[in-house]
Amino acid sequence: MDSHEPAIRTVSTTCPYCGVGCGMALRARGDRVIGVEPALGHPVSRGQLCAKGHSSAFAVDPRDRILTPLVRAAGGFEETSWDEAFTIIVEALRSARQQAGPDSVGVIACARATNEDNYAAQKFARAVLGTNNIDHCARICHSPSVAGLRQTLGSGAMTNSIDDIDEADLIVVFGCDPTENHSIIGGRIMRAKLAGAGLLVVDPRKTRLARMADLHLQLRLGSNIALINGLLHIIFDNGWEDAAFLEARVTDTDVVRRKVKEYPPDKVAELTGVSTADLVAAARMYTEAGSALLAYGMGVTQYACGTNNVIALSNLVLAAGHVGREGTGINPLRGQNNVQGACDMGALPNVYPGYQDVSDSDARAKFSRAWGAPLSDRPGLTSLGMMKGALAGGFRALILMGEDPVVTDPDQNHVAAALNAMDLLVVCELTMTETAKHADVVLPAASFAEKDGTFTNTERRVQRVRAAIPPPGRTRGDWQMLGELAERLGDYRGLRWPNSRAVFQEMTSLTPPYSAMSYERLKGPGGLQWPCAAERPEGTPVLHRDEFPLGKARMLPVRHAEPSEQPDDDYPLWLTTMRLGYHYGCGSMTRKSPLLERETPRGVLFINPSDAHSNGINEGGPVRVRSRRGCIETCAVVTDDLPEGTVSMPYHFKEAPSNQLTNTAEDPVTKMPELKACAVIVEPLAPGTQPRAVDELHAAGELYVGGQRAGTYEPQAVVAATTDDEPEDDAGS
Ligand SMILES: Nc1nc2c(c(=O)[nH]1)N[C@H]1C(S)=C(S)[C@@H](COP(=O)(O)OP(=O)(O)OC[C@H]3O[C@@H](n4cnc5c(=O)[nH]c(N)nc54)[C@H](O)[C@@H]3O)O[C@H]1N2
Ligand SMILES: Nc1nc2c(c(=O)[nH]1)N[C@H]1C(S)=C(S)[C@@H](COP(=O)(O)OP(=O)(O)OC[C@H]3O[C@@H](n4cnc5c(=O)[nH]c(N)nc54)[C@H](O)[C@@H]3O)O[C@H]1N2
Ligand code: SF4
Ligand SMILES: [Mo]
Repeated sequence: MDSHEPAIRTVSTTCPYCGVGCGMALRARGDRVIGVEPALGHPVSRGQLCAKGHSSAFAVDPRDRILTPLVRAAGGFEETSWDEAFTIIVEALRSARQQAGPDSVGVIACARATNEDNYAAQKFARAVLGTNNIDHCARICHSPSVAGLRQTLGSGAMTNSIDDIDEADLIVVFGCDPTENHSIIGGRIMRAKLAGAGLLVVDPRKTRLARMADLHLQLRLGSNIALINGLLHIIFDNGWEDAAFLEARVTDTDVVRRKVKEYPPDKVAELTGVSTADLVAAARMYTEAGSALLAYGMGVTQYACGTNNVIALSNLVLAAGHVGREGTGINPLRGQNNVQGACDMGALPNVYPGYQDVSDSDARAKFSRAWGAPLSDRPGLTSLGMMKGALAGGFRALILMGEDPVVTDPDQNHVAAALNAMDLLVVCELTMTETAKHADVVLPAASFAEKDGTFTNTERRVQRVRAAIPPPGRTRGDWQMLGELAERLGDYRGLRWPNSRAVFQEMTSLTPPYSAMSYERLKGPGGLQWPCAAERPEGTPVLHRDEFPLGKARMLPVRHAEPSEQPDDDYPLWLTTMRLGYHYGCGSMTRKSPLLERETPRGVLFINPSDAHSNGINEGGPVRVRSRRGCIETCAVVTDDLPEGTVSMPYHFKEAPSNQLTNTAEDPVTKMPELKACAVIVEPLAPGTQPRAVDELHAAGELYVGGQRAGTYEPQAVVAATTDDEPEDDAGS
């Protein structure tokens, strides 16, 4: 080694991708991250990382990062100073607020950034802008879990720890694909199965775990409630429920017993496509297991009946008495590295940190006192509400911290039109994303490798993030930029903390489940799991052992509802969207890695052999996929992972973005859009044709939207899901 080269440092931190929260160390030399090592002795990852974690150094490489503030100028962007960028933002925010009031502006926070950043983002919206217009990607992810489990159990978080996989007699994987999306958890489930645990998978696709499961219920897209009510019917009919548990710990069981009578096995087999024999086998398997760990994901939440789907699952878990013990519970696998934390921090329009309601006057008084600012009692707009508000004219200015809604929100043409309609769009980003291209001002953000803070993983585990290198160029941490903006905009110094430790201290003093945490106590590998308060300073691996936050848990009756859009003569196939193991979200970080890009180089459409045959589509052949909202071109992969009549696409690829096609029909409770089902038509392109990127389709004027050319887009009416017609009896209305 060249003796003039600076020594290699190794800095312990947490993976910046998914909610598993694997422990890693960054290897840095000088001002560059040069490699990644798995953390040994980490309670979750136990010395392992998936390919994304291992590729983190590529994701933050300063080449092709945004290194200086940018401002829109004729024909593109111009570099500018922080001073000039802040001046433009302050002027535009002031004028929007003067003309249209504080609720005409808002912030979208970032589930990839730290707790400290997210705490600052919601404090900025509330104390500085004077609005509860603060939201983030949990809206289109697990907001139905937060809303649903809050009604039935009193808490929307995972009830168990990842370690409990090793304790479970039976693992139920319901509408999630952990080997791809929570890879280290997926690997642990595979090993638990090989060591003798039972495995039940409920998914319309043959996922990798489905192929090794004892039983795979390959239900029809969007038929979760019918399936679960059917299982409950069988359970109650046979007396397989845990009567003692129901008696001691659950209320309102009778209404559900009555409701599920409407779901006899024959009818459910027809609604779901699952045989009555398999329904009975699954009901028996789940109720007979001594301990049963249920994990679920986007196949449950991303429906217009998402909240009711979660409630249905919760009913099933309660009926079997499968919650509140090691290896036994209901576990929403949270997606982003810090989406649990961004929710805990109150980056949501209806709650302060720690889920304290903005409509509760005591909570409002507490935060108003602590922050030294008057606070609004009006619940804010959701992220998609801000988009709609922009198109309607009432919403004027948005600060968007690290999300790429042009690629990741449903109905891309709708999103782009909304962003263009705003007076001011500020995007804080690492790279020039599709969304940043619409910005008026782009602020260069420091990445996880360049800042201190904490992430909260899917099992409520709060872990340290540590800077391995200084922020490159003129990049800054998110809370630091918001701090200066607060001072310039409102002469407010409440976001001028000296360091991230001070942000964390202020947050824990106001957030009861985090109250016994400190950087000192989070020092070791694995951090601490909330609730972590004076009476339980060591943290809490398993929730609801003796009592639910509601006291007794509640069962709520829910009814089956079909997805809002059905295949018809014009659009004869179902499209569902999903993820691939080697790419992440909008792809802005993973697609910088040559290894990950080699594995999955471009957008794809997965299609069943029989559908491929009847539509004249060959393996690898170019295809065009159209829905009522948009159109993309891509290549086909012919596979029996998909059932007949259903095609699927990942959403990571900006050149073939599946969100051109998806539907904004939403869950009435949480505004979750129906990302998992819409109707499309797939047409083969002439053999040898190169699929065109969506930009080329735009340029060629080929994107017809709602019968009009793109750009003159009228948002479609929101189709409110009619999940129930007996409001006195049913939940979620
Ligand atoms: N590699 C990678 N990992 C990721 C991400 C990524 O982008 N890439 N993103 C992260 C994020 S933000 C999240 S939220 C998680 C999401 O992780 P998952 O929840 O696993 O997400 P998906 O792959 O979108 O969908 C899961 C499954 O739902 C199934 N499904 C569709 N419709 C239904 C239905 O009606 N019923 C049932 N039972 N199943 C259905 C699909 O076939 C699919 O297998 O992953 C995280 N991890
Ligand atoms: N069709 C379809 N669409 C979907 C889904 C689906 O299943 N199907 N899933 C949905 C789900 S569950 C989710 S969670 C969303 C995710 O949607 P997004 O949140 O838009 O996705 P990400 O790719 O994680 O984008 C995060 C961005 O933050 C930036 N970033 C990373 N770290 C930092 C930081 O510290 N500070 C700042 N300022 N920026 C940072 C990254 O560069 C990246 O561009 O996608 C949703 N969209
Ligand atoms: S499983 Fe998730 S947290 Fe672990 S290394 Fe992979 S992306 Fe990172
Ligand atoms: Mo997510």
